[in-house]
Formats: sequence, structure tokens, C-alpha cells
Amino acid sequence: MLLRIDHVGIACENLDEKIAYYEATFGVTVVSREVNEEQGVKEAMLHVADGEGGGSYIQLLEPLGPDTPVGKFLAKRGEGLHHIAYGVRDITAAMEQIGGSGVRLLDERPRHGAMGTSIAFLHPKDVGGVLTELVESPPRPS
Ligand code: MC0
Repeated sequence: MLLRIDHVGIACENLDEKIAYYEATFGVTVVSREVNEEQGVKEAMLHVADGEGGGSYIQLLEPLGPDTPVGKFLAKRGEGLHHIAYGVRDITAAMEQIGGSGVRLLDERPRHGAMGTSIAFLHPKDVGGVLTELVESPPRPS
């Protein structure tokens, strides 16, 4: 069901500073920057590699305010790994299959993610303490 690691989401206090750090340290480059009001973040995607069905990225996340998922996470745990996201071919089918196994879905239906993706989160308490995201990428132009 899982095609690849789509991205790792990393919570940070200052997006511009963290982008500069990743570019200087790992030689990766930003391919997309967005504000996602629904998710309460401004974020940047830094390309790492290409894989089946899409790319693999580092996603840097700065909260839009303290009362957002990433804002609460930073207050509680500080900067660091926030979630892991797996690429899937069909997000609705994956949600049905995983939800049917008893894992709590944090989204009833897919939501808008970075770079035109459809995303859905799984409760970290049901995935061994790891906030987990499913990602369906838009079709690649042929
Ligand atoms: C919270 N918990 C985590 C966690 N966040 N565990 C692992 N990783 C995380 N990131 C744990 C807490 O420590 C707590 O455990 C329990 O989950 C409940 O957390 P809480 O702080 O009491 O509750 P909330 O209100 O902060 O909710 C946590 C929850 C929420 C994961 C349900 O953050 C959520 O719905 N997240 C999904 C959406 C999201 O994260 N969006 C931002 C990225 P204890 O043991 O203390 O009870 S958006 C994104 O990434 C998009 C743009 C994209 O990929 O394209």
C-alpha cells in the first residue's frame, strides 16, 4: 500500500532560518513554499529524491500561531521531528483499509496538502507514538 516516504515533517520556530540551515548543511533546495491556513502552518518542501509515484522531501513547518497542531507541539516538545508521511496511490482506499484495522483517522476525508497533494493524518497514539500522514500526489504530466 505504501509507495515511498513522501516527506518527513519537522517543526521549527523560524522557517527562513531552518531553510538556510538545511540548504547549507545538506545541499537540498526548496521546491515549494506555502501557507496552509487549514493546517495552521507555513511550510517549505526541500527535494531529496524521486521515487515511485512522486518525490521525497523534507518538509519544514512553522506554526501560524500557538493554538495550532505545530504550535502546541513546539510548546510541549520543542523543535524536531513532527510527523512522517507515506505516499499512497489511492488515499481514500488507504484510509478505508487502515481505518478498518482500528487506527483512528484524524481526518474524515482527504484534505489539501503541500504541492497539490491530498493528505490525511492517523492518530499518533495508534501508530506507536508517531504522527503519520498519508499522501496522494497529483498525477505527473506525461
Ligand atoms: C501530539 N502528540 C504527538 C504529536 N502531537 N505524538 C507524536 N507526534 C506528534 N506530532 C501526542 C501528545 O504528546 C499527546 O500525548 C497526544 O498525542 C495528544 O496530543 P495533545 O497535545 O493533547 O492534543 P492536540 O490537540 O495537540 O492534538 C494532537 C493531534 C493533532 C496529533 C491529534 O496535532 C492533529 O490533529 N494533527 C494532525 C494535523 C497536523 O499535525 N497538521 C500540521 C501539519 P500524551 O501522551 O501527552 O497524551 S500540516 C502538514 O504537514 C501539511 C501541510 C502537509 O503535509 O502537506
